[in-house]
Amino acid sequence: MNKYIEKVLADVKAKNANEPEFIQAVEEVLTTLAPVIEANPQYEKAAILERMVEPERTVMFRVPWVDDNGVVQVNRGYRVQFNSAIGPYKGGLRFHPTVTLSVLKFLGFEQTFKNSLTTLPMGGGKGGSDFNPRGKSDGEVMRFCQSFMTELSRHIGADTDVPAGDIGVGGREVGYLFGQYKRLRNEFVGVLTGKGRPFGGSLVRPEATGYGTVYFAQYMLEKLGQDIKGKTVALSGFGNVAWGAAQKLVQLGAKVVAISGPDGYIYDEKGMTQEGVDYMLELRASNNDVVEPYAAKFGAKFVKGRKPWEVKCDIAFPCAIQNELNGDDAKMLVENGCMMVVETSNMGCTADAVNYLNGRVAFAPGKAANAGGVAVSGLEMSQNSMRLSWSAEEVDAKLKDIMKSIHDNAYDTAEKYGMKGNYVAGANLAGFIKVADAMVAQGVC
Ligand code: 2IT
Repeated sequence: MNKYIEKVLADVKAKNANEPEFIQAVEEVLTTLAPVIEANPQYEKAAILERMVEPERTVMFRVPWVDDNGVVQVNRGYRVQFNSAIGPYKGGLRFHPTVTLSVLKFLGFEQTFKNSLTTLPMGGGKGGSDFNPRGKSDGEVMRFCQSFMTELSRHIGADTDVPAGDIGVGGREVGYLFGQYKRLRNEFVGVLTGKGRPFGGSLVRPEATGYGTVYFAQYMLEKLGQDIKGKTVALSGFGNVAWGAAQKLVQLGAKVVAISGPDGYIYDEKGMTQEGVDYMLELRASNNDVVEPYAAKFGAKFVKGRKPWEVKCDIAFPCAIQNELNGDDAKMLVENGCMMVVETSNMGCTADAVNYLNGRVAFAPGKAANAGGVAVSGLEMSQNSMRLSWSAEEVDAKLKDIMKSIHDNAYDTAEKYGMKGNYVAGANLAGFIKVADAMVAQGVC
């Protein structure tokens, strides 16, 4: 490995020893950067890597709220403002019991490169809380969001930091967060994306991550002279991202045979229909975090407590959460004839899985494949600034163009550095160069 990269990586491991997800994300990026680091000595001279692995700012705060029984609850809130070299911090808020500083630092780090790839002027950030919205009443979620925003509002702004949703944060939560921000600041501005349509939300934002990942897969298939129509697909998850992907896959004539939840997975041998896709929304709204009811309703099989990577499929789209697909899962997929894995969750594959899959099958890293969500967030910011809104067709066409740019940029960059077909390296290198050049130009800051 390159000496400079080796040194920075060792320092990151020593300094953040209790942050395994963050170390995993940094290692995955840094170990692919040698060709640009060697060709551009100005990066080492300006300590670009040392600066890139340190968030510009991290805020951690207490979130007190009162539950429906009148009991005071306390959660921990965070915002990691990772990198603002190319635009205001931008990235989602995750409300999930697994949220830690390590998880949000990995997500903020990834977001910086992802946002760079979108072609839009957005820096990287991420935030959230260990609050679990599952099983909470609307009133509890609202009071939590109001308390969370009471502190967060001091640190964000339409030109400073623009949060959005992520796991556990959807339209309902963004609505409550926006309402509280507006009330505290007496400002109606585009400080959050993923808003409801009547108050500045963009059409196609809810579908964007899922649609984008399928468009990305289409561009990859095009390079291989293949079509998505007729391909058998296994998805994990049943939330917003899996729903958008399923919807687009069904529209394009792919056969979606699996979705999953924390309780297990559904195997629908005939392939999902539009009714099945619509039913995913009902499952999500039920607030129970289970997919099992899908089986009885659509005559499919429910496999309790297992992951969907054991089904026979051509393409797998992990759409749930980090490290949901490990080395053993990867081997099983390949043994069963899988030819493409499109990582749709952020760092959905463990390092083992990425190393095994990349090269054996066509492999798309999350920071490229799932960038459609934040890209349409960027388009929501543009519409808010112009005080205009675009039609669904316009937004969808822009999303498709952006996914094509991301695909081509990752593909061409990999080829330029002698790693044709390696989308992991291509996406990291392309995402990195833009941010690094902006940092060099802005001096030591
Ligand atoms: O991981 C992601 O890119 C998101 N959760 C979307 C972030 C955003 O600002 O739309």
